[in-house]
Amino acid sequence: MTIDLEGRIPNNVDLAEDKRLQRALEQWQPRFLDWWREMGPEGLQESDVFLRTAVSVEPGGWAHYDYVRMPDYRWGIFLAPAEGERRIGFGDHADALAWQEVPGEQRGALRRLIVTQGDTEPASVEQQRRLGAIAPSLYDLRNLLQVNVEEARHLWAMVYLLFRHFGRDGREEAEELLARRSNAQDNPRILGAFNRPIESWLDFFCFAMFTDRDGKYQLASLAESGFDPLARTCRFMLTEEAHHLFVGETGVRRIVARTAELMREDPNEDARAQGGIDLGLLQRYVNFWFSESLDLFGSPDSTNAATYFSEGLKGRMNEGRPGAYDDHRLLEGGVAIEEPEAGGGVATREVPKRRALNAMLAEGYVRECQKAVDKWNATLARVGLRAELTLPSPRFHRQVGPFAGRLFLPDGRPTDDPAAVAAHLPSEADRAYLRELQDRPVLERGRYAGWIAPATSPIGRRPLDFEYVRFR
Ligand code: BYC
Repeated sequence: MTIDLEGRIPNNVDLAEDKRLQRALEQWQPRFLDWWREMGPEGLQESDVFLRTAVSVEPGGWAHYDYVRMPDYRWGIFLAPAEGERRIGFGDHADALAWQEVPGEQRGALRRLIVTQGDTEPASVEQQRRLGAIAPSLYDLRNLLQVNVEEARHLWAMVYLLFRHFGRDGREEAEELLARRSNAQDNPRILGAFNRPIESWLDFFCFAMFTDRDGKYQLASLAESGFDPLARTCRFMLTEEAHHLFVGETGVRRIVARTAELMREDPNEDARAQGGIDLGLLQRYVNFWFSESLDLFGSPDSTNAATYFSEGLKGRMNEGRPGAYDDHRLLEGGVAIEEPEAGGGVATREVPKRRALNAMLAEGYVRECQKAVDKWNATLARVGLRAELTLPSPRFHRQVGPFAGRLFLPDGRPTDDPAAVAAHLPSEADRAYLRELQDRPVLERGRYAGWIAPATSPIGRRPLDFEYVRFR
């Protein structure tokens, strides 16, 4: 595999060999940059940021760290190496050779998956664009901007597939990816969570913890795709995604750690009285972003998911890992899915396995989220506090699936009181409090805002008090 780092678009897909494709992407590039300048991180486009840039797909040395002015970031197209004669690992085409080109019958569904994935990437950059002005430290600011440039690279990853494999339709979709706007009335982003405002750093850390983690699960499923270029591009995206999850999980953990410290200092264990973020508020943000992110898995009983699986387009997490599953066709058996009943009860119904794939994927996701919550709770327990954070029931605050629009409490009990549900979600008072708390950036090296504990994991082998961002 040749790597071209010198061309206008760094890549390992032999772009220089396909002049038409290269020209088409080079024409899209200035429009992408216009979008980045308009919708990317506000007020920081001239600053030098200590960023990681993907320069290869070799496990040990794929990234290069240096100061970069963000509009000069080298957004490249990198696919994980091909695996010889890879075979489709699941569905009706199991064991056939993986496709290098899009099969005619699968074109519509594949395009839809790629566009949906692609749409989330610029959306998240748009959602987070104002956070730089209230960053709790240089370290956190740098991590935010790292996440932003990499989500934008993930847009490039999907746009490459659209240009390379979907002709004119693909080019039109690529334009639309730059035209939709998060939370716009007339032309919003496709999926719910990507139209929710991210106003505070607590929103951001919860988003990186819960919503990026959906990204991990969706990318891992697409990394099994019988359409090999999609599988290879998602595999490499997952490499970058790990840091985003780290930012989210440790961001919340550092807030919890600071909250715990302040609770211990206060006679009433009131962190807010000491200028911190109280656990109640934190819990409401966890409730919101967890439930919004669960919606991103789609309905637990989904004919779309069944089609994606039968057609070999989207598999299960680790479908191809030896020993992970015995049955790769899923023609027999079912999965019990919960549904609300009239009168507030909950019943279970058995759904054929192929139709229950969204539910199966979400199950692994919930388990992983719970592990992170356990770590946060261990932080509280270590200083002798008995309070805990919890994940709300998957019935709570849903907008997709059988519980959509139904009134359930975080503990899974039904209610007929909308205010009782709203009480467990961020309120205007919560948002106002965070605005007051996070009203200015902390930009001195090695210093942190009072509501978050210092970071403990250095980035790019630099010390924690490194000048991660140089302002101009
Ligand atoms: N909001 O059969 P259903 C990431 C639609 S995050 C709005 O229940 P399906 C990232 C659905 O489109 C990962 N609409 O579900 C994270 C369908 O519409 P049509 C992004 C929704 O289709 C942080 C209808 O409802 N990647 O990478 O099996 C930062 C019925 O659908 C929602 C992907 O999502 C919703 N939440 O599954 C940056 C992978 N949920 O067909 C990046 C690609 C469902 O009736 N996408 N709908 O018009 C997919 O695999 C699937 O589209 C979904 C939905 C899993 C999202």
